[in-house]
Amino acid sequence: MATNKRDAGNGGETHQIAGDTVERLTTNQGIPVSDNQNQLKAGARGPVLLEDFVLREKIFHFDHERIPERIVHARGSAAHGYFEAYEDLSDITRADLFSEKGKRTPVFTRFSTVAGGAGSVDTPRDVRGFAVKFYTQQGNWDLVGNNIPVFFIQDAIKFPDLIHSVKMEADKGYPQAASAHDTFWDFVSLMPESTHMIMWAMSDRTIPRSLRTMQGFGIHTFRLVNAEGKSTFVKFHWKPKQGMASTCWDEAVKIAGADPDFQRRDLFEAIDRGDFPEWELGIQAFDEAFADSLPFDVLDPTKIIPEELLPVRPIGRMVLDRYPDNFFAETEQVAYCPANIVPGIDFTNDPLLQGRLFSYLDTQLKRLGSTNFHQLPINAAKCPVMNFQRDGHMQMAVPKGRANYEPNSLDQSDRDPEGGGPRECPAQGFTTFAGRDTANEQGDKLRIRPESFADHYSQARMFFRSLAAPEQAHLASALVFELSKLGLEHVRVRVMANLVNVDPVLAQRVADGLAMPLPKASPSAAPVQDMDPSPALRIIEGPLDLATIDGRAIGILIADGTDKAALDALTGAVKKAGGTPVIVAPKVGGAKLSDGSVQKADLQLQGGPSVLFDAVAILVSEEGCAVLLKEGAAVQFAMDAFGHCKAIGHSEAAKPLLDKAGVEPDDGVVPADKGFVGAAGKRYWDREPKVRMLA
Ligand code: HDD
Repeated sequence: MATNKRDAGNGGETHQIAGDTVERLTTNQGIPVSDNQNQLKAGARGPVLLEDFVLREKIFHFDHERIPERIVHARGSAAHGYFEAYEDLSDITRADLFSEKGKRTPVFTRFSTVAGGAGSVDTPRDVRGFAVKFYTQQGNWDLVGNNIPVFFIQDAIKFPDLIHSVKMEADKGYPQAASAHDTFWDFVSLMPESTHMIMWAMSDRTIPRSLRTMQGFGIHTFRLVNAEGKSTFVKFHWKPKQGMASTCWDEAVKIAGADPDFQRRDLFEAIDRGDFPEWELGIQAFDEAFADSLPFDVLDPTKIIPEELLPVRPIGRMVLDRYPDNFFAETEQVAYCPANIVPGIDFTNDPLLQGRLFSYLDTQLKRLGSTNFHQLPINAAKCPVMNFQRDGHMQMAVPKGRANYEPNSLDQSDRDPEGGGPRECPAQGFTTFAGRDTANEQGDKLRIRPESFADHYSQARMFFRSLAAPEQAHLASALVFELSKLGLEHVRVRVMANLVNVDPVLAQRVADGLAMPLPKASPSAAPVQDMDPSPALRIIEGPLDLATIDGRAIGILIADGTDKAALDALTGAVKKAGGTPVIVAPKVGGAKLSDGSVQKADLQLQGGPSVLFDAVAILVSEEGCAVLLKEGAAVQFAMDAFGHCKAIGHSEAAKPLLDKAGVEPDDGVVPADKGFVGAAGKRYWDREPKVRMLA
C-alpha cells in the first residue's frame, strides 16, 4: 500500500538518512526537496524559471486532484469494520462469510445522500445510501442498498429520468439536494409506480438523526444457494443496535446551517470515542411457493414483504470500528457494484437489479479512470486475485512469467517461474443458479411490464396506515411543504389525484394544507387492496424506538454562576447512561462556576444550538439566567429544543429563560436533577401541535 513515506514500490526504503530526526520531503520521483517555500527564480526579484521541476510537479499533481463525483450518492461518509456471522448457514448458502458461527469478515460501509453534490449538506430530505463491501475469502460481495426497502421505479431504463428530475433543474442549476421542485414531482406524478417510495421519502426516514440510527435494506429479492445448488429467495435487512431516530423538518433545516457535516462528524466522533455503531443483518428467507402466494411480485422492487407476514431472521452483526485514514483514498475511491457477488449468493430477474449490474462498473471506469480500479487498496479483494487480465492504465501489479493466456502448456521452467498460471475451479467457483425465477421466464422478446407489477397503491396505503399518528402528520406536512414549492399547478393536482388512491384522508389533509380542492382519484391499473397495517414500519413507537440516551448527545447550557455540584452530577449521570454530555457556554474559554472554578465549554453558544443535541439541559444560576435572557441564541436554544419535542432539563433558576422561550410545562420539561436522564431518551411528540401547524 502506498504511504506518504514512499516506501511502496521503492524497495521498502524510506528517505530517512542516518542522523535525520524527520523524514525527508521528496518529489514523486523520490528526489529530496531542499526548499518547499520558494519557487526557483533568476535573482530574488527575478522571473520564475520553467526548469523548476519541483514546482511544476507539485502544481501538476494538485491540478488533477479531483475526480468526477458520483452522479448519484456523491455526498457520503464511510467506515471500516467487520461482519460477524451468528451461525452456520450452510443449509441455505455456501457463501463463505456465513459458513461458521463467529466468523468475521472485514467490511467497508459507505452511507450517502442521493441527490446532492459531494459538497452538499448532510441533512436534506433525501433517501440515504447504505452500501457495504464485504471482503470475503471468496472475493468481494457488495450489498448496495438504501435506508428504505423499496425504490421509485421498477425498471432500470427509467433511472436516468428519475435522477435528472430530482437533481438541480437543467436550466436554473438549482435547487441543490432537494426534491421540492417542479421537475421531480412532475416526473413522479407521471410514474404511479413511485407512489409507495414517495410515502417513505416523505416520512421521517429521510431526515434521520444520525447515520447510526437508520435501518438499511438490500431492496431486491436475491437468492442464497447452498452446496447442492438449492436456492432460497432472500431480502436483506440491517437493523441498528442504536435504535432508530429521526429529526423533524424544522430541525433538519437548522442543522444544515449549524453544521453541514453533522452526520459525518457524528459517525467520526462515535467511532473516535469507542462507541462503535452496530447493525444486525437479517434475512427474510422464502421459497417459490411462498412467493407465489403473495398478492404482488417479489421481483418488483417497489414492494416489501411485511415483517408480520415473514419475520426477519437475524444472521449476523456488523460493527464499524475504524474511521478511514484518508477520505479520498478510501471513501471517495471505494467502488461498489451490485454485480460483485460471491458463490452462494445470486441475483434474481428483478429488472431494476439487472440494469444495476451494468451501470456501476461503467461508472467506476468513468470516475476512477482505469480498468485497474480494483487494485486500489480500498477496492482490492483480501483473498488472492489471479487471472490472465493484463495491462491497462495504472497497472499497479507486476505479473511474472509468460503465461498471459489460457489454455497454455507452459511449465515451471526457469523462463516461467509461475508455471502456466491459475486454472478454473468448477467445484468452488461461482456458478449461476440454473433455475428460473418464474414459470414463464422464456418468451418473446418484448418491452413489457408484467401484470403482476401493476398494483402501485396498496402498499403505499399500507405504509401510511402503519405509521404512528405523529409520523402520519409529518408525512402529510412534508407533502404540503414539497408541493407548496412547485410552480406548476397541474403537477400539484396530479400528485393529489395519486394520493387519493393511497388514502383519501391523507389526500384531504394535503389538500387542506395547500388550501386547494381535492381532485378525483387518478386511474389505477389494479384495484387498491386494504392490507393489514405493519407496525414494524413505524419509527415512533416501533420496535426500534429505544427510549435511551446511550450513544446520544446531551447539550448542557451553562453560564457564570452555574452550580458546580449540579453540573458534575448531571454530566456523571449522562455518561453513566452511555450519553455524551456537551458543555455549551456563552464563551468557549468557559464559565466561572459557583465554587470559583472555571468550566471550559465544548461549544460556544452561537455555534452550539440545541439542534445539535438529542436532548438539552439548561443549568444556570439567577445571575447566569439574567445574562442569557439578553442573548437571542440562548432563548433560541430553549425554544428550538421545545419546538423539536426534545426533553429539557433545567435548574430552578432557568425558569425565566424557559418562559421567555415559550417553553410550556409537560412530561419532557423536568428538573435537571429529578429524572432528566430517564426522560431524555425520547421525544415528546404530543407537544408538537402546540408549536406548529401540521397537515
Ligand atoms: Fe445506484 C450509486 C443504491 C438503483 C446507478 N446506488 C449508488 C450508491 C448506492 C446506490 C447506495 C452509492 C454507493 C457508494 O456509496 O459509493 N441504486 C441504489 C439502490 C438502487 C439503485 C438501492 C435501487 C434499488 N443505481 C440504481 C439504478 C442505476 C444505478 C437503477 C442505473 C441503472 N448507482 C448507480 C451509479 C452509481 C450508484 C450511477 C453512482 C456512483 C456509483 O454508482 O458508484 O452507477
